[in-house]
Amino acid sequence: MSMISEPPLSSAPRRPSTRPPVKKAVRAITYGTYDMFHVGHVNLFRRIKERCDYLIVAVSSDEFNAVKGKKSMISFEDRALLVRACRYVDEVIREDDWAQKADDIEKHSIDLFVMGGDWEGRFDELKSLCEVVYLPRTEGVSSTQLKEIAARHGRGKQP
Ligand code: C2G
Repeated sequence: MSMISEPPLSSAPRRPSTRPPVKKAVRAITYGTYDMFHVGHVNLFRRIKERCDYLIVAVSSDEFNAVKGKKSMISFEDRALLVRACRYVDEVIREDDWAQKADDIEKHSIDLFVMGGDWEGRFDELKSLCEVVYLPRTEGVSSTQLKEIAARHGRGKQP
């Protein structure tokens, strides 16, 4: 078997690489019920995607919503489908309890945790794990408001 000879180590100074430094992909995560999926949710995802390369959205299960004292009109499966169909969203995971966030951040190598302004300061403890940002809500639209309109509409009254 012929021995492969190593080329001699060159003493010439190495030319600095011309390749642009590889930018690490920024991974973000956010949490919510996303019932009656609306423009407020889409605006939030769009603004998060302006700050990251990969967006994971944790959608609250129907069981967890009961813990939150919420009853959503749309099932978990359909809410997860709607969120995943949004072009700003890369991945959907399930939210089953309040305490899973720190594990999710580790497990999914998250750099950026984002929530709407109505949660301002509520998840600051996560700042030891990643960047935490609260973005202003979209005014004038909410799942609760849409449910009320739907209910009124259902009762045949004009919206
Ligand atoms: N949101 C918004 N603008 C609106 C309505 C909602 O930016 N007009 C944002 C909220 O601030 C939140 C997200 O959309 O960050 C999802 O809102 P909800 O579906 O109401 O979520 P919530 O039930 O508050 O669940 O562990 C956290 C919980 O899962 C949050």
